[in-house]
Amino acid sequence: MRSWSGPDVPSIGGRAPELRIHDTRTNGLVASTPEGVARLYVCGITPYDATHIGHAATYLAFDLLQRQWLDRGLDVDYTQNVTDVDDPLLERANDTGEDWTALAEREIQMFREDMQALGMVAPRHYVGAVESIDLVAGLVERLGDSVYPVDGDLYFDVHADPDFGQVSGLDEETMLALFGERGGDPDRPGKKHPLDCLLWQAPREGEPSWDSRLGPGRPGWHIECAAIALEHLGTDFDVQGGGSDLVFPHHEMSASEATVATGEPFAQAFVHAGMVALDGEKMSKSKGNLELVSRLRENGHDPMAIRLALLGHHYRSNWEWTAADLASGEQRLDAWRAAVSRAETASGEELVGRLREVLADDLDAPTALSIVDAWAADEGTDASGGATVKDAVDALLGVRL
Ligand code: 5CA
Ligand code: ZN
Repeated sequence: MRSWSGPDVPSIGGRAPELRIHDTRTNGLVASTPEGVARLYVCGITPYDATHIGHAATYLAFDLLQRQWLDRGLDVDYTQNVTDVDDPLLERANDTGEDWTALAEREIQMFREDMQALGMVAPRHYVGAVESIDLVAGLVERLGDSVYPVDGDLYFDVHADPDFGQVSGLDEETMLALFGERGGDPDRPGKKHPLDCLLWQAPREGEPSWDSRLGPGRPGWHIECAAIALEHLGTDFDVQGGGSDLVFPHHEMSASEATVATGEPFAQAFVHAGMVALDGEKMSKSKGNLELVSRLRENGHDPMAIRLALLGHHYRSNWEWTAADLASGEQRLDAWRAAVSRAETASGEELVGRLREVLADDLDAPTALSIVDAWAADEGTDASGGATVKDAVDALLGVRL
């Protein structure tokens, strides 16, 4: 298991109101009411290229969620995977002639550095697909009759789950289109249903494979996340998270596989961040329209300004990254730093309560920023306001002033 060390999150007096968060499955706000421990799974990167602003925005959404739980005094059990073997990674390594494991290791290391710089609380369990081969094989065995072979590969009969389709709520035509676009194989001959998904892939010429109870091969994508989440968090955990491009098929399939294997719900809420675009299209490694976190850092931009630029957009909105985002992040960082270091400011107590209120309402960071802006612009006579706000902004928004 790999992880990294995250920032210390200061605890501030009092605690946040109960969090309400948008759940894709029910398409509404749900109360998040874990007791003692909150269990969070967030889908991690496929490490074949560097972390871009879109990835960072998605991980930031779940970092804010985690900070809400921490502020309520909960222990957060946070698991994130890394898809350290998959087609896009092998294809990229093949194209560039680099060893695929070296490519993955380098990109994983850079991802951790970017996350650390951006002040993201580290996952407790950071788990790769390769180290989880036995878990995947064990879970496939538990799927029993819902597994069938196609030319040596193993497939999951998605209709073994009577609730299949409930996470995304999509009609079959849309599912088929998205399945084809996002790594699925609706047209493969020999499947019982076009939406049935790959669980285990038999060895192919020139590709890595591992021995397992299922025979040699490598795991499919959706079962990877189902296996890692069940092992580290158990069933019915609090939040399954990722970007909205994972709603279907990825989160639908993982949830069905886990439910059929265990007889229990996979997660209580499915939370999705919007997509960040660049030049009019979704920012993506495969298209190459990228603004990389590492490049911005190399060019001398303060990671806290990058974080503030991202916080300016609600996590559920789809938006386009422009230079103006970074400029406003930098301006804000300067204004806030100047304000917290003033000898006297407006009182910080009221601000803390209001920040908590808006963040507990589906993580409304843009409103939180305007609350701090107004405080920073206010004259006042409070000698401890600066210190109070500095800690609150650190704890709740992860911005170190
Ligand atoms: N390894 C899988 C998940 S198990 C994967 O999707 N990897 S990824 O590297 O493609 O994406 C990592 C995370 O970033 C996912 O949660 C994905 O939804 C999110 N993401 C990817 N592109 C964007 C984007 N343009 N805007 C916002 N989030 C994005
Ligand atoms: Zn995943």
